[in-house]
Amino acid sequence: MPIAVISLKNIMNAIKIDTKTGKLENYTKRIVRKLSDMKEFYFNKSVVDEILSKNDPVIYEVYAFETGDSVGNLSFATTILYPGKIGNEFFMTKGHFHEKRDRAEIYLGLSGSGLMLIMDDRGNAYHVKIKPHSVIYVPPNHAHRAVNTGKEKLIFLAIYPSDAGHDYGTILEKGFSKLVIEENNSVRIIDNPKFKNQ
Ligand code: M6P
Ligand code: ZN
Repeated sequence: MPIAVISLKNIMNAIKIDTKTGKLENYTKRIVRKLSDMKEFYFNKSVVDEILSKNDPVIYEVYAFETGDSVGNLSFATTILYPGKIGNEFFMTKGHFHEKRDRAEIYLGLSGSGLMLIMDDRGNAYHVKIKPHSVIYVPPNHAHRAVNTGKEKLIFLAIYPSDAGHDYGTILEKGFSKLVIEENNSVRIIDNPKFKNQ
């Protein structure tokens, strides 16, 4: 029987989010992802190496309130995704399928602007804009990745079943079927020539 990592007492008061900084009060886990933590996820490896030879930028931070992995519980997290590009590819999260594939997720935009790539296990993908007050539904069996296409920090809240789990391995192996790049000062979503469909 899984044991919840927090007691009910900790969630009997509303938990505040600072929508300017994205910081979640009483978080149970904080993740800071730098370029060196996710260098295989970007398309242009030589640009990644060139940047890393000079510095190691923070791409995003996550403040999560996790309630253990018992069935029926929900966890939630804010993500602060910084603005920037690796070559012409916008800063993005690693992206993942859920380990338990049939678990869905909800995102709520809080600040900044960007988009979510949503992809099934055969590589069929679509995107949805993330902006303040918009709610995005990620269906079961779909990988999801957030991309900051704006000039400000992109901040959003995600709510997901506590037992969903993160499968990054499949994304590492196959990639996302779409890349989000800047071309002639506009945002373009193009096919990823390195995507492996098998
Ligand atoms: C959201 C949620 C988290 C996730 C985070 C960063 O806050 O989906 O579960 O960890 O985004 O995304 P990733 O795990 O793909 O790096
Ligand atoms: Zn998820």
